[in-house]
Amino acid sequence: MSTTLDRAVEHEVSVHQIGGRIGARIDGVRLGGELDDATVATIRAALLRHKVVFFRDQHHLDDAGHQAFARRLGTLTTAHPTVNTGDAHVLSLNATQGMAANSWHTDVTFVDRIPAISILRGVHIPPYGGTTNWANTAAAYEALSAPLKALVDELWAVHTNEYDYAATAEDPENETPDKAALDQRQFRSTYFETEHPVVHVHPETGERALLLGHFVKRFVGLNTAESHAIFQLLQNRVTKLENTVRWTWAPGDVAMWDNRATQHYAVADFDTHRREVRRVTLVGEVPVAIDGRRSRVVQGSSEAYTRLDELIS
Ligand SMILES: O=C(O)CCC(=O)C(=O)O
Ligand SMILES: [Fe+2]
Repeated sequence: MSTTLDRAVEHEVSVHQIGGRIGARIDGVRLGGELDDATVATIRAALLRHKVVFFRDQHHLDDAGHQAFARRLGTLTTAHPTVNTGDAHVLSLNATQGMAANSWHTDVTFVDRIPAISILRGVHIPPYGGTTNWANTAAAYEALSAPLKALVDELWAVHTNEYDYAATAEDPENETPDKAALDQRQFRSTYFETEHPVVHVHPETGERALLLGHFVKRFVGLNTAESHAIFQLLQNRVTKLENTVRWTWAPGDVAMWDNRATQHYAVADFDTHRREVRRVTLVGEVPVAIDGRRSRVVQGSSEAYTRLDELIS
């Protein structure tokens, strides 16, 4: 006999860890703006602990519901500081426009107020490939030896949106010209440059985490060769497979990550199939170094992107 209590238990939110250092699937939630406070608190706690959380079967979710859910967790940024895919707050990442995300990065680190949380909804999922990987940048810092921690604790990095898509392309000569042109022209239409500490203190958990990824241009006080060597060393630690989780998308999936404690990489291995994911990001704070210093804008204002007007009102 099914009682009211049984039905309540059936719909109880449950968190299932899926990796040793990162990743959990959350079951029993129908995402949207109507979620109760307790469920929102459970989701937020799981996110802070596991860094990326996944929800299956959210087929009901459209752009409006996606944004309504996001607003339960914070203030929305605009879709992107430079790229406009047609919606004020939703960024469409469509495979027909190229796969700019197949390189390890943290979202939008070329501005000072980097997004706190990104929420990604699978819309068109290819029949194979197109997985996304996430890495835990707090665990990567924690795993560093004392001499390496001493090196990074005082290191600062220059991040810019002059990211070179061809730098890691398998065949840069044969990139489809129109997709490269569209992406790069829009992406770089306004130049942003910000100095961030390589180790920042997470504003909610107090954890120390590495803040790097593909928007890093160089390290302050190091030359290009030294910057390259140290960057590779640190990125290798962040992306060590034990430090990552890989998600195979199904229609209706939603992934949500703590952009202050992760990097991610979308794998471009789905041939010419269509793949579209749509992203909403939440406003974050200016990163703070171990010694309390805050990230410094060199060029470009993120005020319009982070909609400080919404925060004030
Ligand atoms: O396409 C994906 O799976 C992730 C793309 C990405 O980097 C992002 O949404 O921030
Ligand atoms: Fe991204």
